[in-house]
Amino acid sequence: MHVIDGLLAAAGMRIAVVAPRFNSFVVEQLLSGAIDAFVRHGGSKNDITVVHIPGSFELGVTCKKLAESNKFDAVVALGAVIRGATSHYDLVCSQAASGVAQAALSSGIPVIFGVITTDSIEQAVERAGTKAGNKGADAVVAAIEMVSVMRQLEKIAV
Ligand code: INI
Repeated sequence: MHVIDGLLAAAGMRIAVVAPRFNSFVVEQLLSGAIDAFVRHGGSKNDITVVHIPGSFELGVTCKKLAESNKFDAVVALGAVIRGATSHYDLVCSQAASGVAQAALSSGIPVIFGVITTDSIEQAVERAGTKAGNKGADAVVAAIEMVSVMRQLEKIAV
C-alpha cells in the first residue's frame, strides 16, 4: 500500500499571499496569521511575497498571474466577504471561489482558498484570530501540506 501524506515543513518554500484591501481590518489579521504560520513551520519571511488588491472579486486574475509565474510553490488567497447590507455578496463569493479554483487548475500549483465568507462582522472577526482561530494561518498550513503532496506526486508521476 502506498500512502502519501504532506509534511508540514516550509523551509525553502516560496509562497505568494494575496490580501484584498476590502474589509482590511479583518484581512490584515488573516495576513499576520498567515505570515506567522509560515515562519512557525520553518519558512522564511524572505520567501513570502504579499500582493494587495482592491477586493476579493479580483482574487482570480491575481492568483492566476502569480501561480503561472513559476516563481512560487503555492499561492494563498485571503479575503473577507461579509454579507452585511451588500447585495453583491453572492457574486463576490462565487467569483472569488471559482477564480481561485481556476488559477489552481490552469497553473497546476496549489492555490489555497483562505477567504472568510460570513453573515456578520462578528463572525468574520471570530475567524480572524479570535475564538474560531485564524483562517489565514489555516490557509498557509494547507498550502505547506499541498506543496509537500504535489512534490511527492511529481516523483511518482508516470
Ligand atoms: N470585496 C471583498 O473582498 N469583500 C466584500 O465583502 C465585498 N463586498 O461586500 O462588496 C467586496 N466587494 C468589492 C469587490 O471585491 C471588488 O473589489 C469590486 O467590486 C471591484 O471589482
